[in-house]
Amino acid sequence: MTDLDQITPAQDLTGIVGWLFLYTYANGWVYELYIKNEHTIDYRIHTGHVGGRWVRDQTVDLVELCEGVYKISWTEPTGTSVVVNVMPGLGRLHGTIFFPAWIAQDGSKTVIYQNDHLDEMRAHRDAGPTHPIKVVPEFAQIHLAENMGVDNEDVIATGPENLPAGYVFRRN
Ligand code: FER
Repeated sequence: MTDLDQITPAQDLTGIVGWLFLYTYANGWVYELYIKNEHTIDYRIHTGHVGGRWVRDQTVDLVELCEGVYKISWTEPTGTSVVVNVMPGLGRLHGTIFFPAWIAQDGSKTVIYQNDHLDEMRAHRDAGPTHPIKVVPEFAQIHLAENMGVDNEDVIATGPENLPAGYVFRRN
């Protein structure tokens, strides 16, 4: 009989927790993700369908699939769902975004500092329309990876519009 305790592999999240990633998707969209702790992310969206949007303290599910390969899954108050697979050692990531129809049609209402508009986002989510959901699956190249430590509130602390010119082109 299957031993249910053996199904989930041992988890070591030290290779991703505390790290900041700046990356460009194959469709040209530039995103920035800080893994604040084992269950929380902060992020900025620099360019793309909802460029200008930024969020702190989004709760996520984070797991290690196999050594050095991580998967992050969550649902936003807007109704957008996201799954991101991160391979820091390869400088590669794959993200799948599931946009509800109301955002796929016009993302501008979500281009804000979301933390100041949480109830408003939930109201838009509930007003919909939700369907058809637009699935956007893309690989990305991680061009900057930096260990910023855990629970660092200074990493994602201002909107994308306030960053120095050329910030999105940073690489290491
Ligand atoms: C990502 C893809 C999508 C990501 C965040 C999102 C920070 C969020 C999308 C949204 O809420 O509009 O790689 O990483």
